[in-house]
Amino acid sequence: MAYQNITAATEDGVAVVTLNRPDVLNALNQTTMNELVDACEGFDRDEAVRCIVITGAGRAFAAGADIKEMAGASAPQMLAGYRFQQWERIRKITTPIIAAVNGLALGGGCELAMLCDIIVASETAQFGQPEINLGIMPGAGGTQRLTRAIGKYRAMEMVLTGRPIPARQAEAWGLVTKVVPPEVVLDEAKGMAREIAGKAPVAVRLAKESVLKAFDTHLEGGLDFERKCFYLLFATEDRAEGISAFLEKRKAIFKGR
Ligand code: DAK
Repeated sequence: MAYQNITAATEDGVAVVTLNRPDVLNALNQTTMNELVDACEGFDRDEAVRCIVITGAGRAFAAGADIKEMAGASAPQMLAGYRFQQWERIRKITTPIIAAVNGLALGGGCELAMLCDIIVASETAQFGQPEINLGIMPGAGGTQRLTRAIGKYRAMEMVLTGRPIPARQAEAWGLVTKVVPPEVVLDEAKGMAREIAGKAPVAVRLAKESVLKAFDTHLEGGLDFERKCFYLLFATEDRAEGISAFLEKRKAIFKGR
């Protein structure tokens, strides 16, 4: 599929998807979201792709959902969900996703970053949930994932004042994995992605699923799920290869089987 609002490329088992509407700070309109989902789902089905990086062109990662597009929407249209189903589909991607947040990550942009599994941010990036300034509130995880990441009191401040926070603050609050100079943010994310791409693919997918399980289950259920995944990995050839490689003091060659 030829894309209008994103670019997508793969190299060394890593796919890079770039939101590419810099004139409007990569505002996430329907077409952009459809294309993002299409690309991510395609990469998720592609066994050669072991990690996905999402970034933005220009000075923003994404400044949120496209306000102009939302302007004409009615409550029943919003409730019907046709505009927003794509967000759930990104949540279901099993390949690890790294957000390389090059600049502004506001509203849906911050929520998109939080949908990713790892967030690498530029020193110049800013994170915020400014929906309150539009008379609305976050609708794609900004009250839930943000609260789980940084706690009630900080999330309340961000959601109720709408004020963005700089990357270093986000790092101190546990919202981002790592902050790096702007010129290396994509390389850093790609390097991390390549590292993950070199691991045993089935173990990576089950480990991602297991960590995410911690968000929607109680401890006993989560531990139970983790144990089942752990046992399952003993049925893979990669487990035998990984352990043999360690014992033979050589680099493991994983095949995803
Ligand atoms: N939508 C559409 N256009 C946007 C935009 C956005 N979110 N953000 C910026 N732009 C456009 C501006 O209109 C301007 O376009 P022109 O006027 O040149 O045509 C261009 O990008 C450059 O922006 P500025 O001229 O405003 O640049 P400044 O540096 O002066 O200001 C800014 C940068 C980021 C502070 C400002 O642009 C701004 O406040 N933008 C709006 C940020 C915002 O409020 N974001 C939250 C939107 S609401 C859901 C899923 C998602 C959502 C909800 C539910 N479900 C699954 C249910 C998400 C909602 C949102 O994100």
